Amino acid sequence: MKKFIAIIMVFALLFSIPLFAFSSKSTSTKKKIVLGFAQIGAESEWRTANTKSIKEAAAKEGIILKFVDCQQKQENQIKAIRSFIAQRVDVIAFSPVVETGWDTVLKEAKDAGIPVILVDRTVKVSDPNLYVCWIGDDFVEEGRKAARWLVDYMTNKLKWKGTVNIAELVGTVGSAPANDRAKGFRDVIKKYPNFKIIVSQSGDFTRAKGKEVMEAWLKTDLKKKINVLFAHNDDMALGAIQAIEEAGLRPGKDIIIVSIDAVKGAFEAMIAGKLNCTVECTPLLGPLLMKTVKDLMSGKKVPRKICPNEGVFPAEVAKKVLPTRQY
Ligand code: GYE
Repeated sequence: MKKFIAIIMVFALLFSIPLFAFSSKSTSTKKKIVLGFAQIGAESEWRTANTKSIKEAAAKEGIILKFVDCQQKQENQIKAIRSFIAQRVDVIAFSPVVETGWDTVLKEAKDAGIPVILVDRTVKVSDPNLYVCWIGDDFVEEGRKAARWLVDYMTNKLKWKGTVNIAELVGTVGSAPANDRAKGFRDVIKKYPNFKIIVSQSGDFTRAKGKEVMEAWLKTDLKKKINVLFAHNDDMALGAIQAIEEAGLRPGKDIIIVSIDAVKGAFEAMIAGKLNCTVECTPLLGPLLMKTVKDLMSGKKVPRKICPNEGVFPAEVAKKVLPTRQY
């Protein structure tokens, strides 16, 4: 009997080793999630930080990221999404350069059974079920915050009397942040009749374009009129600052400047006294995106809208806050 038990034990051992080896192998080769991401481009400091956040978070979470830089062109984003569908990725995420024109390609993704997450910017589509959710910042509120800071600064700090003539550098035409920031800003200043937008033009969210547009304005009689610049992002404000200096004016003094994003470059300009305020818009959306992707893949219900909290940083706090900034 003892001998019989011993033989059984030997057999059990012999079989259990390969069994164990197999089971541990099966967990290590567990299929990784594949995420396709169609990024807008590399138009600003904000975008660079956003791309870095997405790449780092994917690596950290063990998600295979297929990343395409679409050079600020909608047609390139549509092409990238179609190639993700052809490759049968698990999830598609993208930051839509403009709001409209996505119905067809999103329908193709839906028909292929691939969920789509919007990151950063939003879309206007006929059927809201063409995407699962949107992870991004509240652009309307950012515009309101910029305007509230401005009204307070001009009225209470500078004790400004008379009209405040505002020049507006608009982001990419047709993009959600350009549309929404313009709206939020106007929502607030319309209550103060002495605040007037006297000129408004797109600088496409880039430093070079921001400079070019401001240069052109300052060659006209606007040079004597503009009291304030509201730029839809920091990069355009930083470009405009160069143009203002080259035209012999003092940015931050002769022209009061408020912009949006709160990138490090804006803090440096505030410390140098050339920018007066920046409103935060966080690009660090990578961890939220990866969490949402994982939740989706494990069948959890994800919230339709995910918005991080954001601050306002006037020049007075720039020196203290800069060392704590992550982008
Ligand atoms: O403000 C700007 C970038 O979509 C919120 O895009 C983003 C904007 C950001 O180019 O700097």
